[in-house]
Amino acid sequence: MTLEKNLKQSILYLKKEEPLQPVSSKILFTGLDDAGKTSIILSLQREFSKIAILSPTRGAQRRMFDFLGKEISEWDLGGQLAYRIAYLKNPGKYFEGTEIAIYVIDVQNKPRISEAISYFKDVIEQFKKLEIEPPIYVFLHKYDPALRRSAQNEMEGLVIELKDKLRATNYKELYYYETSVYDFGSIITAMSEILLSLYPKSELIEKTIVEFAKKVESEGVVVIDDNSLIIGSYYRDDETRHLLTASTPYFLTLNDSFQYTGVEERYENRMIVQRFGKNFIFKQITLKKDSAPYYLLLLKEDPVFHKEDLESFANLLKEILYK
Ligand SMILES: Nc1nc2c(ncn2[C@@H]2O[C@H](COP(=O)(O)OP(=O)(O)OP(=O)(O)O)[C@@H](O)[C@H]2O)c(=O)[nH]1
Ligand SMILES: [Mg+2]
Repeated sequence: MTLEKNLKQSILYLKKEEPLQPVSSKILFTGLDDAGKTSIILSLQREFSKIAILSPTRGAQRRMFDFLGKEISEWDLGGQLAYRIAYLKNPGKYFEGTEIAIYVIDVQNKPRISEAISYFKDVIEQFKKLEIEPPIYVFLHKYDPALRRSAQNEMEGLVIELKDKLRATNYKELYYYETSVYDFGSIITAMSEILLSLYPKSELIEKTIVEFAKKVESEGVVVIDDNSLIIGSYYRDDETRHLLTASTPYFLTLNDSFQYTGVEERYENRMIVQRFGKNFIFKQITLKKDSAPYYLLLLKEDPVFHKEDLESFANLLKEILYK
């Protein structure tokens, strides 16, 4: 059986097996004020200029977005003390229905670490009251690249201490990510992994991408959605992973900046950047009319691949996502 047929069969199988899903999945961002929650959300939307002039979030801000056809309801709980008190008084309104919690801690603000831990305990207390146990992803945030270089030992010590304290709460599903808005790759990787955990077809997408990468002899392939989230990827090694995840937001931003030029779309568009003797090839792929596009970033020694390979890959993706 050809590979394409094989994949198609798995797609059909998955469709039959797919359980009914709730209408939307609630993702809750919480943590102290100034931890960086809103900045993380904005960086995924490539609203970099807004991050510099952010003011504290007032109460709970909700946004709906689509991830692989699934509706995500994202809650950003402003962390100032008065709001925190209000949330704890009315857990049903704010914490109910949380499918995934992201708890953001500013690792640069040492004096407030114990306050951050104490509020973490308050949050899990609310989950307990509501009899839910969503996985909690702790973002050890503001873990900036510069800090990693200048204060590595001190930071590692702090992280170990922090994890020990959080582990002592005995909360079942706790995971950690080190993130920084100055390392977009760190945020994109974390958020993509988290959201993909909600998605039953993610393995199939991954397989399709790996096969495509092999076929076009690429060292790495990333497929990104319009929210900068990686829906699947293949990396030959860690270095390739780093090169691709670190550069995706810039390709997306550059691509955004061409959207409004008014230049008629009649060319086969792709961007190619040459660096380290390799080619970064960026291409927008529209799988369905009138819905948000996806983007492909490839790392290859030579800048060519056959149009047919890309088309059959896009068709498989279409099939997985929409049929
Ligand atoms: N150094 C550094 N600063 C960051 C990072 N992320 C956010 N900041 C800054 O941290 C400050 C607070 O960011 P916000 O995103 O407003 O924090 P928040 O958690 O939403 O705060 P509340 O809305 O009050 O709960 C801003 O000045 C950001 O520019 C980061 O990764 N590194
Ligand atoms: Mg905020």
